Parts: sequence; structure tokens; C-alpha cells
Amino acid sequence: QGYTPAEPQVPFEPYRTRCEDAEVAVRPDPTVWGPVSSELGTFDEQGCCVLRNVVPPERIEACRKYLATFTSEEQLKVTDNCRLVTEANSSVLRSVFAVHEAASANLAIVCNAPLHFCRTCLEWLAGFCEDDGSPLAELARSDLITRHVQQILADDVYVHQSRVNLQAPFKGTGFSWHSDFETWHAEDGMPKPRSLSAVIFLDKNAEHNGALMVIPGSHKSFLRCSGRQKNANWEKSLQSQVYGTPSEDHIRQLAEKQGIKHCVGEAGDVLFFDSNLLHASSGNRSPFSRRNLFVAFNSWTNRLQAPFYAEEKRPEHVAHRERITRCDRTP
Ligand code: 6CS
Ligand code: FE
Repeated sequence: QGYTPAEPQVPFEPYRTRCEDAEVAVRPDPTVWGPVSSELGTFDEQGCCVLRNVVPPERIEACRKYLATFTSEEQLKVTDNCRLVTEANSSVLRSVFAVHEAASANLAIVCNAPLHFCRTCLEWLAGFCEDDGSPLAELARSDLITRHVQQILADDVYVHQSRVNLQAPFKGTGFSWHSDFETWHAEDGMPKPRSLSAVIFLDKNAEHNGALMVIPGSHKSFLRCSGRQKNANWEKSLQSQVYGTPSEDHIRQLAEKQGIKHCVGEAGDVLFFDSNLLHASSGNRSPFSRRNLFVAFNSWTNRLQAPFYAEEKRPEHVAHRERITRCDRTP
């Protein structure tokens, strides 16, 4: 009898992307990983869910006050702090990263490259360190948020990325359509979409001030994106994303079938959305600000590996892989 050697096992890569052939593929992984309470009823089917009045007004107010220190005139002159991202065509602040960490941890980030930081910048950061408590950090890891996250992901969780997106009045330019997981897989090495974002509304979110738009149910597909970035793509992509944006035909195809929904709500409401849900936001032409605290949680068993489709990993303040701690688990 002739012997036929077994075919070599090619590992199946369901989340292949940044490739030649953009296409709509099926997500083989679950969308909720354990039993969830009825409060989170729409999460499995739609990939998102807004819970009302989760955060008390005093805590929202404390976050707004703290944030004002970042957006002061004085601070905006300090453009070399890597945690701050401005809009592409102006010095208007767009995002502040790593806000779930205490101020002293943030100082440590910039001190990795002390030569690049001017004296004003260091003095300003040192000022923060005297008062290490940050209401944003407390809120990001609070049980108000994490108990829902732990339920959906059915695992210990940690913060993969956090930021405040400001969508400044008149000036905010929004975000083009994308799945977060596509970037986190390609550029950060996140194996599976066992992750999600909690968006804490620090202001009212309405259609006119840049509320997040989603295609409900799109988290069940995986849209492979064409084109491979050169390195340090993140410096540009956080202002205006080019690589990792699905083809317009594929977005249309899903939106025609499943529609587009604005995730609106009041300050203190919290939106939870799957890491693979297609979302975007228009700019903010209204006179009202739309500040949101985004906290992306990943499952402890799904921690980052080497990037799947990028030469180098992104910096710690954009994708945490070293300074991570499990969030407390409530019984
Ligand atoms: O880069 C990130 O991690 C996030 N930012 C953008 C512009 N797209 C993907 C993801 O949401
Ligand atoms: Fe996103």
C-alpha cells in the first residue's frame, strides 16, 4: 500500500486583512461569550447597546473639569506630547490617549523619550503628578462599566486602549467607517474579536454633534481591507484613517441590508459596542461639544501577540501590552 503523507496544516486565518482582495467574510467567533442579562439585550444581534444613566452627574462633571486642563490654551501650545492628537488640519485637540492611567504613569510614557520634550511640557506634566487621582481613570475601570464588559466577554478583562475623543464644536472632523478589531488585529496583534469598547458620554450625543453611527449586525461579518501601510501608520491613522478602511461597496452592501443607526443619548449614558462593529462619525458642525470617554477592553486570554499585518508594534499608549492589569471582578 502506498503511503500518502498528510497535507501540511496551514493555520486557518479568518481575519486576514491588509491584503490584495478586499471581501466580506464571516466571523467564526461568538459575539457574546457567556450568558448576559436582559439589560444588554441587543448586544448579541446588533453588536451594540446603550445603557441609560449609568454614571452619576457629579462624576461626569469631575471628568469634564479634569479634561479642561488638557484643552487649555497653554496646553495646546505643547504639541509634542504624544498622547495628544490634534485634528489633521488644525491645532484643535481631537483625542487624548491613555486616560485610564494615573497621571504619573503618563509622565513615565513621555519620559521614555525625554529629549523630545520641552521644559514647559515636563513642568505641565509634573503639575499633574502632584494630584495623581484622575476622575477619568477612576471611571474607566469602575465596576459601573466593567461588570457589563465581564459579562459579555466572560473572562477577566483589561484596558487595551483608552482615549477621550473631543469632537470639538464647529471643528471636529469625525471618523471614517471602520472596525476597531481590524486595526487591533493587523497592527496590534489581537488574536480574536473577544473585545469591546465602552463609550461613556460626557456630553449629550445627538445626530448634529457627531454621535457615533453604526451598521447594526455588521459585527458578524469581517470586512477584509486592501492595502498595506508603511510603518508608523498610527501617527497618521489617528487623525485620518486610510489603511484598514473597508471598500465603499462592502459598506454599502451591509448598510443597504442592515441600515445605519445613530447611537444617541445623554451625558452619563454608556454605549457598549463590539470591537468588530462597523462604525463612523460625521464631524461636528454644531456649537455643542461631544466629548466621549472610550475605553476598549480586551479579554485576558486574548492578550496581544506580534502584529498580524504590520512590521512593528504600536506604542504602549495606543495599544497596551506591558502596563496592563486585570480589572477587579465582582462576584
Ligand atoms: O487605531 C485605533 O486603535 C483606533 N483608531 C482608528 C482611527 N481606527 C481603528 C481604531 O478605532
Ligand atoms: Fe473606532
